[in-house]
Amino acid sequence: GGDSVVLERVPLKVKPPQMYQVVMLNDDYTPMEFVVVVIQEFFGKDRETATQIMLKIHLDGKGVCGVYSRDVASTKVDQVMDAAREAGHPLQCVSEPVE
Ligand code: NFA
Repeated sequence: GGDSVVLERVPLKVKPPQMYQVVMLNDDYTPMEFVVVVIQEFFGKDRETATQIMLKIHLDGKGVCGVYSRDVASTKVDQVMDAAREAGHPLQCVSEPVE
């Protein structure tokens, strides 16, 4: 560089991305077994964990199936809603930013 020119390295400030919970909602019609299989298939849980999450949703009205980046959470929601629609079940799920 030219005389008296100093190039300083400015620290690049990065922050972790906002994370999103995929929340599944209870209803009166979707079979428990369907919910357990969906949680295993799309959220990578073993059968025991999936059953615990399903029962939590059944008893509390809703429950968190996983926490992901915005795009991945949105894809999980689409996958669950598509599978439920195809099977003729009213199962609903949504993604929401983690506090
Ligand atoms: N409440 C549903 C039933 O009794 C089971 C269910 C659990 C549905 C979790 C949706 C989510 N068949």
